Amino acid sequence: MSQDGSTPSGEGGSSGAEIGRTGGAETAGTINAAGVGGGNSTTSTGAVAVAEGGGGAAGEAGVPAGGAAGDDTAPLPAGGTAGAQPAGGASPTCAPSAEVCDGVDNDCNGAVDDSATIAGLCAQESVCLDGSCVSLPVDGSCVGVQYATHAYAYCSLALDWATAQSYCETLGAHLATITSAAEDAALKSLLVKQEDAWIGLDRAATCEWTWVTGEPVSYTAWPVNFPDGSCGAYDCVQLWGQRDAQWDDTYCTDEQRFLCEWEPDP
Ligand SMILES: [Ca+2]
Ligand SMILES: [Ca+2]
Ligand SMILES: [Ca+2]
Repeated sequence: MSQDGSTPSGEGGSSGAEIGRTGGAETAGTINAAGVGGGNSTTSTGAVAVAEGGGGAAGEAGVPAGGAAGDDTAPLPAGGTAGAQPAGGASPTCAPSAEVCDGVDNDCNGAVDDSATIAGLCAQESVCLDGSCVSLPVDGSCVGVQYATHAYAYCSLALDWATAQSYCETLGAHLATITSAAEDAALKSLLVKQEDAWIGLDRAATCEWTWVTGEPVSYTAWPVNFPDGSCGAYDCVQLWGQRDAQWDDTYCTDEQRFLCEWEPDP
């Protein structure tokens, strides 16, 4: 069920940028603490996110793309040192240092430019892409964040689903796809309280739920009795701000915030 569109509009307009950044910063700060512990408790799901960009990590560290062990340890530098070292073929010659956004696996955990915290490796209004911190457009009111090797932006523009997807595409991204519980938790933790946000799941074209990337819809986190709409009405999915950011099918024409995601280089 959808809320009406009045919630985001109160923070729209020129003040949106400031609100978005401020809210995101406060939230991200909170998440940092939670994110460390959360990351360690979500090893199996963390593997999914890294596997999506596994090519990047594999290319650097020599980990086979399908290597579950390497993927498991990759996003967990804090606790995964022992496991991570054997996974990377280059580990014996790797001198660990703090991970920074430079296209190199600085901490020798088998993943390039991975972050243990949702705040990521770059300043707030930027994301780590291809080894560089790239600034986000000011007009998008987007806060850049990161989960493992994936970069995201939480944008406070009020856009309908299709326009939000187009906006993400102009940044070289797409509406965020949630394919693991850990990714779900990371993104949910970003949301400003009470604010809805689009994710990249819809069924407008085929009546089948489809991620914008074509990733399998294998992980879902619908609350009980959801989706609650019929095809042709509630065809797009949001994280529902007033319901703890649970998945919610709603009208694609609602205008609200959204989450963009970049795929790491293969
Ligand atoms: Ca690393
Ligand atoms: Ca790095
Ligand atoms: Ca994703």
